[in-house]
Amino acid sequence: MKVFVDEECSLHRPPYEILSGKIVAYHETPDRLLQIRLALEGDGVFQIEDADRSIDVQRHALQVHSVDYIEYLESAFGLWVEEGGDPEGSLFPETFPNAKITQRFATANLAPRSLAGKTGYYCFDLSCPITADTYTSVLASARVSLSAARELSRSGESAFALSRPPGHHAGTSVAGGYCFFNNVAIAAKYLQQESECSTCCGIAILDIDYHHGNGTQEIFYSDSSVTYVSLHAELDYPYFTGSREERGDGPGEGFNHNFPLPFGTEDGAYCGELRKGVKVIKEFDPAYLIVSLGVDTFESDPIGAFKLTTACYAEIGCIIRGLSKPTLFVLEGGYDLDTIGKNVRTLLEGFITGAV
Ligand code: Q9C
Ligand code: ZN
Repeated sequence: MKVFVDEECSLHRPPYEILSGKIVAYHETPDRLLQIRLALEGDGVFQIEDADRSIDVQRHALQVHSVDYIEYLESAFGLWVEEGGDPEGSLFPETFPNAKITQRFATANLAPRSLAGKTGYYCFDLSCPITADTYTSVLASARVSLSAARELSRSGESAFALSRPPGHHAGTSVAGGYCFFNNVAIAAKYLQQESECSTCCGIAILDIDYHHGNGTQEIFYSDSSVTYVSLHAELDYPYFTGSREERGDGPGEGFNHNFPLPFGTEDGAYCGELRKGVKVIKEFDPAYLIVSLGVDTFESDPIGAFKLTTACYAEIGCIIRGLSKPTLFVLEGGYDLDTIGKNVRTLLEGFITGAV
C-alpha cells in the first residue's frame, strides 16, 4: 500500500493547548507522524511517497471551505503580529460568537471586522492555536490527502494519507479540535470531480476516530451523494453533535449515521457496532470508501476513554476490507506516541491481508 507524506506537515507546532482549565503540552504533535512512519517503513509492505507539490490545494479546499475562512487562516497570524502579537507565539480565540449575543450577525449573515472577532468566529474551541507555520501545514495536510485520493482514482489501489493537522472537526467555515481543513471532505470532493460520473459518484466516509467528526457531518449533511457513518464516544468532545437523531437534512436525510458508544467500550462491542455501520455503507454501495482513521480509541490514549486493544485494530481493518471498495485512509486522531505506530500498522495490515 502506498503511504503519502509531506515534510511540511510537521511545521505546525503550537506550544500548548488549554485542556480542562490547564495549560498543557499540545497533544497533536509532529512526533505522531514520525512514530507511524517508523512503524510502516522498512520491510516493503508499505511504500512511502511524497505528496505532489504541484497540486493546487487552495482550489480544491474551496470546494469545501468558504473563501473568507480560507483567507482568514492564511492571513490571521501575520495580522496578529502586526497588531503586536508574539511572532514566536500562537494566536488563540478569546471571545466566541455565542448565539445568545449574535442576533445582529445571524440575521445579516455578517462576519466580524476585528481580528479578535474573526479569531472567535472561525474557531469553536481552544484546540486550534495558529502559529507562523500553521497555514503551511494545513495546506500540506490537504495536499497529502489529495495525492492519496489521486492514487485511488488513477489506479483503483487503496492508499493511506499520513498527514496532520487532522481534519474531521473542521467545518465549512470553522476550525476546532486540532483541525483546520477537512482533509477527508476535500478528498471526497476531489474523487467526485475526477470520476466520470461526476457528482452522482457515491462516496462513503467511515469515521472511526474516538471523537464525532462534526465538521464532516456538517459539510455533507444535505448531500445524498456522500454517506457519513461515525462511531464515537457519546457525551465526550465535541459535546454538541453526534446523536443518533442527526440523520441528515433535505435531500441528505438518511445519509448521516451516528453510532454513539459509551465510555469504556471494549473490542467486542466496538466491532459489533462497526459491523452495523459497515452494513449501512454496503447498502449505499459507494464508488469509493474514505476512512477517517483515528486510533484515539486505544485503551491507553491520553484523551480517549474507550478500551480497544491492538488486536482489535486488526479486526477493524478486516471488517473494512469486507466492503471490497477502493479505500482511502486519512489520519485523524491518536495521541499515545508509544502505540500509535503499531496500532495504525495493525489496522492497515488487517485491511491488506484480511488476517486477524
Ligand atoms: N475535554 C481529534 O482527535 N480537546 N481531535 C478535547 C476534552 C480537543 C480531538 C477536550 C480534542 C480534539 C482529531
Ligand atoms: Zn479524535
